[in-house]
Amino acid sequence: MQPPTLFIADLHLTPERPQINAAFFAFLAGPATRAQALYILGDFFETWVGDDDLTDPLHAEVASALKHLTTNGVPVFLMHGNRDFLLAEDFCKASGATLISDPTLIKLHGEDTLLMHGDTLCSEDVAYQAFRTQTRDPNWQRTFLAKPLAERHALACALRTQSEQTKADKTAEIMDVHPEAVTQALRQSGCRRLIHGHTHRPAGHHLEIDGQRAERWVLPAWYGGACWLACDASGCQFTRLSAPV
Ligand code: LP5
Ligand code: MN
Repeated sequence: MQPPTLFIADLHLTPERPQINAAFFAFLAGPATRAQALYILGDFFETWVGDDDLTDPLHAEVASALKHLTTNGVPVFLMHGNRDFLLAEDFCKASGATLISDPTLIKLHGEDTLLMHGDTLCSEDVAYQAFRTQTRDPNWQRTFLAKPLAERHALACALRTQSEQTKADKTAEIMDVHPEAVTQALRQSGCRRLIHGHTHRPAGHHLEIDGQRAERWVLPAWYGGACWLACDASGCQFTRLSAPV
């Protein structure tokens, strides 16, 4: 049997949460070394304001730890999240990771599987979707990236505050995936397994779509400790580092 393929998301790495960073480095030095591949499905960093942010010591350390893994033969695939959609080529060079689009369809140990960050599935969150459209526009990104690094940090920080304030007025349902968006994504891709993050509501959901069984795996955030989804030919299961972090 081939080694498992591992999936993580929503680590929100920042110098302000050293325990999560330590858990990530332990994961990279342990379970990840025995993986077929590692997929990082977005919101890897708390915020990413441009690849010149590799001057941050934590960011450089993360890139170099990933480089060690990729150099030792474990491919790493990276998808943008809503916090780090500005990760780009320089980060990929420094880490050896390969950026993948959202959504991406892969053959996972023989089974077609759709990978997403998950934010696009929250279709009822109209304010967020408008914000997403604006900030994914290449012209908007060029203008933003032309600002000095310190100014971009300040804007990101202001935006985080605004985001927390607006979330306080949104219902839990609005901030979850919409079932119709899930059905549509699976129908369009023609596959029956979806793996995503973003909502921080870890679970393995069993669904029925057009008379066929389907699965939706939701990855956890790492605030409660290191946790990843390990998939092989026999299926997927959540796994944690043995020591709580
Ligand atoms: O991140 P999370 O899970 O807490 O909340 C998300 C949605 N919020 C966001 C915003 C991010 O948290 C902040 C990202 C900062 C890093 C980006 C760096 C580069 C861009 C810098 C831009 C100036 O994604 C939240 C969802 C929630 O998920 C659940 O799905 O609800 O959505 C929002 O809160 C968005 C608001 O509803 C709309 C915000 C409009 C802001 C318009 C002002 C834009 C310019 C502001 C400059 C200060
Ligand atoms: Mn997210």
